[in-house]
Amino acid sequence: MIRTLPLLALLATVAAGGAHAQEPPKEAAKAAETFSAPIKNAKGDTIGSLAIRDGANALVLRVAIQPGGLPPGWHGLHFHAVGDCSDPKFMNSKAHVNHDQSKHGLLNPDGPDEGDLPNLYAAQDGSANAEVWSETPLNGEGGLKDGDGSALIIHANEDDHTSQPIGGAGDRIACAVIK
Ligand SMILES: [Cu+2]
Ligand SMILES: [Zn+2]
Repeated sequence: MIRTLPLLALLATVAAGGAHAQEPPKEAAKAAETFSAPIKNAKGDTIGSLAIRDGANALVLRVAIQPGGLPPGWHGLHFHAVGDCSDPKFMNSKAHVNHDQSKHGLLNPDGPDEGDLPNLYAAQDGSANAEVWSETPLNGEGGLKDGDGSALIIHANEDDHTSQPIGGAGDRIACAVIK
C-alpha cells in the first residue's frame, strides 16, 4: 500500500494548484523503469535471468531459467531484503522484504509481505519462464533498490502462501542481486 502514497501526494498538489497546475508530460510519466540481472545457483553458475519493468502502479518481472537450471516442479519465488547472493545458502539476503510487519503469504489474511510472489514452475528439463507482477516498487520509498538492495530468491520447494515465515519453501537454491 506504500506505493499509493506518492499518487495521493500528487493529487493533493494538483488540487492545491487548481487550474494553474502544470501537468507533467504524459510520456515521461509513463516511462517504465527497467532492471535486469543474472540468476545464479549455489555454485555461482548463471542459470538464467531476471528482467524487471516498473510502471506507475505495478512492477512486472520476468524470470527465464535455462534447461538444467532448476529441479523440475514448483518453487517458491520471493524478494528478500538484502542484495547479497555471495554465500552458497543465500542467507545473506536475509528475510523477505517487509516494511510493515505483515505476515507472509499471498493467501494469508494478515499478509502478504512485500516479498511475496507466486510460485515458479520448472519443466522436466529444468527450464522455466514466468512473468509475474508485484506492488513492490523498484525505486523510492520501500523500493527494491534501497540502500542495501534486495534479492530475488528461488526456493527448493513450493510456497504454500500461508505458513510462517516462508510458506514451507525450504532451502534457497538460486539468487539474483537487485541493486
Ligand atoms: Cu524466500
Ligand atoms: Zn513472505
